[in-house]
Amino acid sequence: MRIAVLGTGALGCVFAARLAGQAEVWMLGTWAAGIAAVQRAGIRVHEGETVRQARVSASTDPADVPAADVALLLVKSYQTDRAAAWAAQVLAPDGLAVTLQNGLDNGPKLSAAVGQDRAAIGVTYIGALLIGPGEVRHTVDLPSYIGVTDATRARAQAFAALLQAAGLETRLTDDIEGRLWGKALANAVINPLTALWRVANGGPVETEERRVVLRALVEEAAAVARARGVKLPFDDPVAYVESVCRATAANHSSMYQDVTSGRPTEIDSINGVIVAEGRRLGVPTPVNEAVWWLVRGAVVTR
Ligand code: KPL
Repeated sequence: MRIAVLGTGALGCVFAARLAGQAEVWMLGTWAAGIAAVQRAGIRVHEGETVRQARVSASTDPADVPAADVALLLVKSYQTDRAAAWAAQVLAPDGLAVTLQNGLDNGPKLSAAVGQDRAAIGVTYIGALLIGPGEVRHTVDLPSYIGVTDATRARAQAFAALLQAAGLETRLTDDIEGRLWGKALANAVINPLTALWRVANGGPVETEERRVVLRALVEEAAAVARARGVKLPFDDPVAYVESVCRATAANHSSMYQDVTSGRPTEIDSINGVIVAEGRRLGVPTPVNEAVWWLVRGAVVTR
């Protein structure tokens, strides 16, 4: 199988390095230093005390990539339009494009670019920290989920089997909408609060003052999900988000890493979508809206 991993950030490096033992892997991205480092020395993934090194092909030009069976999108959500266009360019006619990105608005963009029967939406709870170009620390090892339809099931199964063989736990689901909103609830709390308060993922559950904000964000977002008809894969949204804080306590969220490095964030695709959906459905989301603006104001990108 040939896999094109779109994205040279922390998660792109973890997935590409693991998959390299199971398939022909190409990394594609716009970060020239990241691609150059991978071409020169491969990918280096720190896992506990050990370092996994993997050789993969890498390019900044999709025209270099031979037809891929799977295009795996792991770019930031504000880069999805370009990555989806690249996926359409590199994907074989019977290939499958899979998004495991953060955010609630990637799936429709991917389907529009590659066609609904060649697109699969997924979520991952894997966490990683970018150390430098081509070098990362794999910090959280939790499952990924890939949504299937009758049209995509066989190809998604084959890809999930490859991820499993690579040691990355992957489950298929017929209800990806529930998983997607479930993960978004965690992201809508952990990502902005850790970025604004400059704490690790365990920080938002450390004091009652912080838990008040956590609960307000979760309850608003869960109300929006319910109004949309989403069946969340847990009964108690607050307990669930608190459990993700604890399970990933030492990790620094992707938004913390973005804000502290002065990079743009994924806030529009997380809290921004929750606010927009709340408006559409008549569900008030004042705390999500405040946090959305606070994070937007935290990084000056132009
Ligand atoms: O998805 C994440 C992120 O950092 O973006 C979590 C689940 C919060 C893990 O850090």
